[in-house]
Amino acid sequence: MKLYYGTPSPFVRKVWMAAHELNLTEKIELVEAAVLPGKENAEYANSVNPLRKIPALQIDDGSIILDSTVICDYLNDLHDKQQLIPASGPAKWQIQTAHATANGIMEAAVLIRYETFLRPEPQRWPVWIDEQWEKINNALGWFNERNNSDSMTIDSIALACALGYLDFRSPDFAWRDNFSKLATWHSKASQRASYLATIPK
Ligand SMILES: N[C@@H](CCC(=O)N[C@@H](CS)C(=O)NCC(=O)O)C(=O)O
Repeated sequence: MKLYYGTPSPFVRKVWMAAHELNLTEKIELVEAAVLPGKENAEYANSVNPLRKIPALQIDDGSIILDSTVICDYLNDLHDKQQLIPASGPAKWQIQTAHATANGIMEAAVLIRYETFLRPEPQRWPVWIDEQWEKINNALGWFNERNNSDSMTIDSIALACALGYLDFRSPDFAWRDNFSKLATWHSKASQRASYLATIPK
């Protein structure tokens, strides 16, 4: 399998961390893909992902799997015990809902990055940026009240990567001050070998 990646992406990190937890990294070749708003990459868009986003996974029959949520589902299914996502039952839907919420934090944080780093200053929209921060804060509050599992199911992996991305891109955003239960959870989760092996550079 080939994983199209870029190291700073929290979505890529989630997939790669999942691959570590499932002991699948040796079956996956990493292929760097240059994707950035405003930068053309027609070859990637035509042959891999029409949305021109990473991650994308090419499986052994040549077909492409998108997006990070579906890739994690696919990798989980390769594993006999389906350890990241339960096969059925209420726990599956709770885990996938928390997974989607953590994805939302990543999405808002990535959009803030594009808006502040890539977009020329006169064209920026501060109200919209504040709204993304509000979404992030609301979701962090939601997780802070939740009983987050120490075992690395996909919701925990996604949450760890979302928090790691906030630390990486927005080191001045002191989320630990307001969400102390989450801070305690993250300090433990960030000791996992899969977390340490996937720290963005
Ligand atoms: N829903 C997608 C989101 C992936 C995503 O937004 N990736 C970013 C990098 S972190 C990207 O490829 N951005 C390029 C672009 O938006 O043009 C997923 O879960 O895989």
